[in-house]
Amino acid sequence: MTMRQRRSVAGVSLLVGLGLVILMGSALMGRAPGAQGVIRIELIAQQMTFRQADPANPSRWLDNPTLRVRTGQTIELVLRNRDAGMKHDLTIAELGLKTRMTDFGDTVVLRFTAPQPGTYIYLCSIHPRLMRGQLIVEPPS
Ligand SMILES: [Cu+2]
Repeated sequence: MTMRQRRSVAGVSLLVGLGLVILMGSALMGRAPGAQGVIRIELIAQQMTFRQADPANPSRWLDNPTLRVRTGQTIELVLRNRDAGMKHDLTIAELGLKTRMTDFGDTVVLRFTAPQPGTYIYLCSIHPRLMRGQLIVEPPS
């Protein structure tokens, strides 16, 4: 290998190295906003009820659970319709949020940024008395 070739090999390694550092850096930066995290909450529609696996004890189910989030968090509310023959949706009217109507087997996601602190009602628009719960938004930590 000539001196010139060696220098060019060294140059390429330096560039590759720099590239890696930049890539890793941007991956870390990219994760920074996500460090607050997307809060994913899974609800199952079953027997005309919203049900959630108890975060403290996943073998237990909570019916029409009270959901707690913080202002500014990105929320993904997942609804899985496991109610044979029944249609359901997930609506938070005060926030202008509504999934499409689901059939048995469907999964839909309501993605939004948690609004100012307060208590909001989530419900199924066709079974609003049976399928409803509270979304409590607390101030940012
Ligand atoms: Cu319903």
